[in-house]
Amino acid sequence: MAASPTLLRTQVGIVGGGPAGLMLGHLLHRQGVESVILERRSEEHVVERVRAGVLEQGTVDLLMETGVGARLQREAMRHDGIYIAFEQARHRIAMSELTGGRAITIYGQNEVVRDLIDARRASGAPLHFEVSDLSLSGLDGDRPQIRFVAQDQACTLTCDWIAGCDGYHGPCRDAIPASELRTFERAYPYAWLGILAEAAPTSDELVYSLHHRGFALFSMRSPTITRLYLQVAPDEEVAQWSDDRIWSELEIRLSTHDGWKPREGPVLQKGVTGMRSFVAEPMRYGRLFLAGDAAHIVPPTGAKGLNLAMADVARLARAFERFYGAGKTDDLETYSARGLRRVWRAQRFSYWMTSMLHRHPADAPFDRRRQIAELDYLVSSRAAMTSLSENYTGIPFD
Ligand code: RFL
Ligand code: PHB
Repeated sequence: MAASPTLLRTQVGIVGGGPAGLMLGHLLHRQGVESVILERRSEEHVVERVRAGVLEQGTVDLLMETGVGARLQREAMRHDGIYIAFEQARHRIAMSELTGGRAITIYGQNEVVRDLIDARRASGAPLHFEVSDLSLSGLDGDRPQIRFVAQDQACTLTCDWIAGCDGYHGPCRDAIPASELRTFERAYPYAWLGILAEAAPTSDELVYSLHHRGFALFSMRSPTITRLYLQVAPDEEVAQWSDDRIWSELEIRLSTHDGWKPREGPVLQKGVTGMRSFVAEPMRYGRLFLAGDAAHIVPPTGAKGLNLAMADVARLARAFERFYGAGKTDDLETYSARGLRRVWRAQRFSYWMTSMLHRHPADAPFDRRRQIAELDYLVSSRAAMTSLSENYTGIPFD
């Protein structure tokens, strides 16, 4: 006979130990609310996964105000502007000047995750890696459960609430009956090939470039590490891209008439990422709340995914604080509607940035001229640059 499961109890069960799950656990701990975080992957995998790099002002403020910003303050790079390049000329958008001092900060998502894991460890609150066979039940009752296996032991975690912070491919969204969820989706006919290179950045701010061969992005992680992306076909295989081919394509797409180009260096990591927009509505079913990529995906051109995840969990943690502190469920009731407003604004912005800066296989010569006219207007109109800056640095968290 199979051994009976270990029975566990918590207030908030958190599925997923990515940025959303770890940050939610951190905020709840500070409020005196118990949580258990369950993550499918190993700690090394979660910490080493190279992903986002751009933090909005609201994300930085949240990390600093809640005591996990010490390393960020020492090591991160604040950027007051970005460059938009087309027809081999770079144009600076002075974001801080245009938004009354708002900026973005370059700090790798994996560094945020590392800082949050350290904080969780220091708190002594439960965080389990490498859990498997996770499933949810009782979402429409008042004691929902999470079943999972940890270190070969079957466990049942009974919760007051469950937070689905398990990313786009996780099981939480699928646990909601199809009749209760509406989804919206857009796939794009291209992908990004990204590399991390050991090379000192040659620009002190990001460069988003449209070239007739496709989009390219110059970014960075530190004074010695450059991060670069190229628009490629959606089914592109990394094996087709030798380091030499990548550098030569980056030089073609990024070089500008003033002689600027990226510096080459050993390639530390490379990968292809598909691009999509996705929204699930509502972000709640019964006692389950979805947060981060589990509820929405944006194409990376607007640098919004991680920041939306942080805005979700900040809002959710405050709603739990009100529930446990004052017995009120009003903020839990409005969690989804308030979040979706922000999500759709980010969708609009990411869609606009993406279509303005990528080559579309079906475009006619008319569309190409129109695209250049749009970029030309953007970099010559204070109103247009202000609009980009407001959205890129992020609207304040509510
Ligand atoms: P994550 O990071 O996907 O974490 C979900 C976690 O859930 C775990 N999980 C499970 N755990 C237990 N049981 C199961 N059955 C589970 N199934 C899944 C997973 O292992 C994982 O650890 O979602 P989260 O926390 O919502 O965070 C979202 C962000 O990771 C994502 O939005 C960003 O990385 C998007 N993104 C960017 N966002 C920005 O704000 N700025 C950027 O500059 C930026 N650049 C990017 C990006 C994403 C990229 N890729 C690779 C998609 C650049 C790229 C290339
Ligand atoms: C990154 O540095 O990884 C990065 C920067 C800007 C984006 C997306 C990714 O829009």
